[in-house]
Amino acid sequence: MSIQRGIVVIPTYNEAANIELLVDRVRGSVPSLDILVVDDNSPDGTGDIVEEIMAHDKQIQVLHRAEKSGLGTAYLAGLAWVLDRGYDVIIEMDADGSHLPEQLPRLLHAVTDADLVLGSRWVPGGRVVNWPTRRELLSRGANTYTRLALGVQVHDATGGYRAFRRETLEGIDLGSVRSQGYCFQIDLARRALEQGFLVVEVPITFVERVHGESKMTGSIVREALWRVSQWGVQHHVEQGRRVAIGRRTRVKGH
Ligand SMILES: Nc1nc2c(ncn2[C@@H]2O[C@H](COP(=O)(O)OP(=O)(O)O)[C@@H](O)[C@H]2O)c(=O)[nH]1
Ligand SMILES: [Mg+2]
Repeated sequence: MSIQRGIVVIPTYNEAANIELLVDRVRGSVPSLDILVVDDNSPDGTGDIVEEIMAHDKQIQVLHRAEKSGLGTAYLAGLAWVLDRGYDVIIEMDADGSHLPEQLPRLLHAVTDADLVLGSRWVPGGRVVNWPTRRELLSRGANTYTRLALGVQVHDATGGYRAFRRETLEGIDLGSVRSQGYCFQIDLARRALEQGFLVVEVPITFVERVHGESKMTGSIVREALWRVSQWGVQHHVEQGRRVAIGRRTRVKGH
């Protein structure tokens, strides 16, 4: 499958020191890609900077939201916007330079034969640079817990550097997504797997931000833990039901 129209969706909150360089690097790496920034009325003026860039680059757009309302809901708003406008490949990327625009061709290449491509830090060839040990432990722990609780085989379900085919986003019922924070990423990966979409991981190099601050908080971690646990219980109940039905069918067949 070839790519006709691709767009990078970038959520921002207080990324004034990063956004201009990042947009330049994306445009330099794959000039055909459009960019949508979803800004939550950043007090540092990130949204205004994007408006200035838009004045001389028609491939950049911005969606302004009234206030900081979480990564998950920012993406839901951004994805609805891009699906409405007919894009056929949609890429998620952080604004802080942690996801290298120079690796976009790798994701785009992989998504020609997959429904969802996850940029992965935790497969051979994947790397993290300058990440504090506690963040690495949190990410590895969250991914191990996700694999065990949900029975999924992916190694980096929490990452935010991904490429979706339009059909994948249309097939996972975005309207029923309730994840507000970073567990949004796990939510979308598990939905894609549940629907039988082909999910492929490609190694990426994740570089810790140099400017600005992380928006990760304790409540974001708690939401993720709570939701993954709930999805895990659902998953095991459904699996149990399937086994029970299988048994009944076998008994009947005797
Ligand atoms: N629009 C929006 N963007 C957010 C929000 N929280 C985080 N982001 C953006 O999501 C991306 C990842 O956030 P970051 O703080 O770098 O997370 P970390 O890499 O896990 O420490 C960055 O581009 C942030 O600006 C939010 O509530 N709203
Ligand atoms: Mg970051």
